[in-house]
Amino acid sequence: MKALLLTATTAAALVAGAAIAQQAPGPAPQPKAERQISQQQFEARQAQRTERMFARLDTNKDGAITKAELDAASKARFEKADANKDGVLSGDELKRGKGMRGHRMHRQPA
Ligand SMILES: [Ca+2]
Ligand SMILES: [Ca+2]
Repeated sequence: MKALLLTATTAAALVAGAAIAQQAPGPAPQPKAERQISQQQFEARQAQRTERMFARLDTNKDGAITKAELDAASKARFEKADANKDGVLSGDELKRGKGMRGHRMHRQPA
């Protein structure tokens, strides 16, 4: 199989587009005033998120993401979102995935 080299940003965009649910919900949402962040904080979080995503996708840690690594990650996400394991994502399964993804945006950085 032909290797496909991707930049971290490209890989993050591809996976984010195909992302469904992947993690348990975080803590309860905070009051609005506590959720405000500066542009610098936002950009730092985005950079950290991209680095984590790249590290997770680059399973053999060679510094590049192949099509096979990307396909494996997409397959795992699909299978996790497919709660009833019928090979199809229903509207409810997609909604659960979106809800969980939205919840992640409000978590505090580690
Ligand atoms: Ca790799
Ligand atoms: Ca299903």
